[in-house]
Amino acid sequence: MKPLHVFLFLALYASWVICKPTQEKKGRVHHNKDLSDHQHDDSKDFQYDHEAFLGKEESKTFDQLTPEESKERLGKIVDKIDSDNDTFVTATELLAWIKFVHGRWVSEDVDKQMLLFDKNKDASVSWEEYSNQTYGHLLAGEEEFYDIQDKDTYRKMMKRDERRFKHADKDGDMIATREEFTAFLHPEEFDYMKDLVVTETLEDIDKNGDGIVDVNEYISDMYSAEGDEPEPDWVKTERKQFLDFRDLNKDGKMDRTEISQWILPHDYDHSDIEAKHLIYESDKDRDEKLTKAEILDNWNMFVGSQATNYGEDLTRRHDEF
Ligand SMILES: *[C@@H]1O[C@H](CO)[C@@H](O)[C@H](O)[C@H]1NC(C)=O
Ligand SMILES: *[C@@H]1O[C@H](CO)[C@@H](O)[C@H](O)[C@H]1NC(C)=O
Ligand SMILES: [Ca+2]
Ligand SMILES: [Ca+2]
Repeated sequence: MKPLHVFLFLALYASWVICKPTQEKKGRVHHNKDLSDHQHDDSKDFQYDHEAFLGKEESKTFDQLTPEESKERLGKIVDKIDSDNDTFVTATELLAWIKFVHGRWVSEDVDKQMLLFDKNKDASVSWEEYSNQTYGHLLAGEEEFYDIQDKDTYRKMMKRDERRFKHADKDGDMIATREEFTAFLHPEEFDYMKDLVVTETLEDIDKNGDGIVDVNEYISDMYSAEGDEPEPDWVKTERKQFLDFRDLNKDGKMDRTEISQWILPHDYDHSDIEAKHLIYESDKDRDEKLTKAEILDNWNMFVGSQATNYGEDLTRRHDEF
């Protein structure tokens, strides 16, 4: 980033920390309705598994525990997951748990946002309440802070938020019930929001506005070359990914259907994959279900603690020498 941009970004950021537009807060594009923001690479760390298994907030709590405390709490969680009390945790039970944890996280997030935006405490959020607090500066016509471009950007974001709000607001009274506000904040969780999520993604990536995403648009969404540097290997891999996995009908472009399959795949459920993964990695006797002992034996993967992470760091450094 050039210095001017850095400055503008910091200035903008500082003024919007409390109520940021949804696009900024969530990352622009909803790449998958995923269980964690961390990469799922167990050879590096188990952050993804921890967040999937415990939730984003809980996993931070576990990071503070000693290994002993961590295991003890994990034992109690295992009793809860084993809903038919047969002492085995099956993939079905684990899947139900992961879905419960994810739902709890969404619900807690909505609670927080409601507290922030529902000024008149009527258990719903009107567009006026939301836009006043998120785009107040813009609506009040405060000029001094923005240059034209920033103002334009925020105006666009507001338009987009308004469109999303209207879409989430099923009865069209511009007042979002808790359920409708949830659809506004977490559209990837709702079937009736899916088309709009695809539209927003397309608008973000389709720079030339022809309604489809070509491989260069796809790449420039994640990477921009600096000077003459050769394209890094991961970018080359992404190009291949685009041709092999994104462009399903092999016409060299990604259309709405392909974008939808990319960001909200209907035949790929993160929770299901994660449940099977946790079982596979811990199931010593290969009976496709886990005992408490099997889970505690592999407790590192399910939960964590700072002590462990420290240990892992040591191992990794050791490996490098
Ligand atoms: C399993 O045990 C828990 C706690 O003791 C109890 O609340 C629950 O009803 C039991 N479930 C079944 C299916 O027996
Ligand atoms: C929004 O802001 C306007 C202007 O400041 C104010 O008159 C109005 O009451 C506010 N509405 C809500 C719902 O906060
Ligand atoms: Ca069971
Ligand atoms: Ca295009």
